[in-house]
Amino acid sequence: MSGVRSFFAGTDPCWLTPATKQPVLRAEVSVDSADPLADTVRAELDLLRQAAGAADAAPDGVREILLCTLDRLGRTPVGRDLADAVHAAVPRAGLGAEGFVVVRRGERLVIAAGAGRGLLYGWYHLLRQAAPLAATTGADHTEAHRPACAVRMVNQWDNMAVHPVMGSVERGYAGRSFFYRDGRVVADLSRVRDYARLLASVGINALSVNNVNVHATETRLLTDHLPDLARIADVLREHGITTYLSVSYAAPIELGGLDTADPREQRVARWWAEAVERVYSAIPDLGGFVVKADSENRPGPFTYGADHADGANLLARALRPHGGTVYWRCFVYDCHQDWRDRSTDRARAAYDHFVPLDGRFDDNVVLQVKYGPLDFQVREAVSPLIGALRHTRVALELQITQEYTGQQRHICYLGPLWTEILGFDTTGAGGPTIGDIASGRAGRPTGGVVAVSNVGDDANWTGHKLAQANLFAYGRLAWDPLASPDEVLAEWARATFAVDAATLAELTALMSGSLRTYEKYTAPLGVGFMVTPHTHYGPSVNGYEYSPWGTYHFADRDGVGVDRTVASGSGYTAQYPEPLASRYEDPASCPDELLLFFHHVPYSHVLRSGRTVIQHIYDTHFDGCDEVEDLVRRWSAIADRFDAATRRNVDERLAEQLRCAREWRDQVNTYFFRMSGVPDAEGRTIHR
Ligand code: GCV
Repeated sequence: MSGVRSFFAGTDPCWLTPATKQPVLRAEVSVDSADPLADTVRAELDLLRQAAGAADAAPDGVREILLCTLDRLGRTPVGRDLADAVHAAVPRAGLGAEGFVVVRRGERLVIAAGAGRGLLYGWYHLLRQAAPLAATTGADHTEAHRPACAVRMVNQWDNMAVHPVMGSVERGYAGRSFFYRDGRVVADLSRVRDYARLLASVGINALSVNNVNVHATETRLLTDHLPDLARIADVLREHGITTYLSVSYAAPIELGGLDTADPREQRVARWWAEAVERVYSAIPDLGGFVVKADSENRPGPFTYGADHADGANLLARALRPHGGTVYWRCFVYDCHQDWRDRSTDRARAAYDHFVPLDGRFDDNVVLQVKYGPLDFQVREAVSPLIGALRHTRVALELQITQEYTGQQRHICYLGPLWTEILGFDTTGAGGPTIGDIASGRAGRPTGGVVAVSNVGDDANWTGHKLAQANLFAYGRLAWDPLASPDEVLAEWARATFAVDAATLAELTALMSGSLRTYEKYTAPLGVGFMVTPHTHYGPSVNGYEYSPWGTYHFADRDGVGVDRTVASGSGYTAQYPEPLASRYEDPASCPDELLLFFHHVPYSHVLRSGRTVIQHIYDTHFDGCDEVEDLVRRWSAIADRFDAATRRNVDERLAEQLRCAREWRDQVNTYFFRMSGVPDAEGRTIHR
């Protein structure tokens, strides 16, 4: 475990800063040495002891901390009363393998859990909550926590070999991969170890380690690179993180020399069984595979006239003897669509492919579904597929990396978006919510929640220092989908920056609304895209309009938006149950912010706000830009209270955000003015 003691050598410790260390005199851990996380918990306490000199100065804090598994509580000198209080704090449903309780009596504090993993999560909870707990000095304090979602996964989109178009990390905006270099796993995994600690500190318990677009080099992770994969898994395991691997559906052809990957062929099943056997002999606790099949030119079962239940079950059956699971992505649509073909609607695709297969998937298949039917837009409808699958395990897929939300050059705190998605009522009439489904509260089979990572080898991990908040918030909301995104943001800020409370309040205030600011200056009313093709950064109103990708806005001189109604459009609204289907079908009841996602309306259509669509477009684009100017002003007023690296980083990124927001405003406003001929009611500058 020597590596554990060198955490964050030379890298930004993010929210695990020494400033968050709890002031203590004594800290002890009591956990069975056979527990896989025993050494990690002990190493964490060593870090605290190293920092204790400075912390001793705080007289009123906790002075003694004990981390202890419940079965060992009686064998520690904790005292009968405190031990009784700990047992009483355990909820009736128990703590499971990951839950923990925190019980404080005056200067003594106990974190107790069923196993080392719970102790680790309890410990990180304490680090994050140091300030609030210190504020309860002298008072009795009891809390119990258990994660809502059993699987809280992050997907790396890292390539082993730098891809000619997508680079080292697909949709990565924070430098290169720190897992791979020059087609190999890096020799020194200390940065991976730091990352594992960051992930564990917010409760992430699963990581897939390579891009879902599995190219030639990465396909060989299953064979030539297995020992290196095992080294990664060793590091992740120390932090309670299960390793998953993205695999190519065509691996039997690419690696095995077969002439087919037909899921119904015995020799294909045999090849997978043998391949999986080899992988598990290297990594006995591998979580399983993540698969992108028949999606954006990746191979899949369609080639053989088979369906996705055949394909997913093929892999699931190979994984079953080893306890593995296949996360099978539902991002399946026609990316070679003819824009002239108005009968095809990309938004329909995932539901149309997967709902008819519900009930045919093995129970170690999880269908991984993006939150929206298009692609991680700042505003789109919530996917109807998640609610519709009753007999199949489902995982919600989110995107932490800011592909469509400013690419870590814009401040865009995503917590409020995820809260909205998790809270979305899939029936419109009393649930279940997406969060209920992801957490299993809906009583349906579940696969938890997954999100695409936003880190790279930039010194601050995320390119934009403030984008660290998104990684933090994902973990916190996966643990507790009902947590308030503003409170999570405040928790992140407090743990990250050693600045006074007023500065923290101002920072979180300016970040908290940044998602809606971004929405205002980009594509209007849920219509989506309008981004520069391929890079997906900056405006290009017609960039995808005549392309094969299926993401159109259909603006003409009279109106804009995509008709997805049953009455006159693609019929997508019927994929929702009632009363949601009718609510979306009728422009009068469709929520304004999704109007152009569901309807093609005239520019003169009057929104609930009383404004016309065209005036709304102008207003939001002027407002959005003004809000970015305001962000710049507000940040400038507090910038000098932050460390130099943060100051420089945020200054530089905000300047770019403002430039880009102006470009969005002017291109979108000019485009719609030229299309509609309707002037801005307030006579502001619209370039002609
Ligand atoms: C990994 C979008 C992105 C792709 C990504 C894909 C996916 O289309 O632009 O880079 O590929 O989603 O989620 O598979």
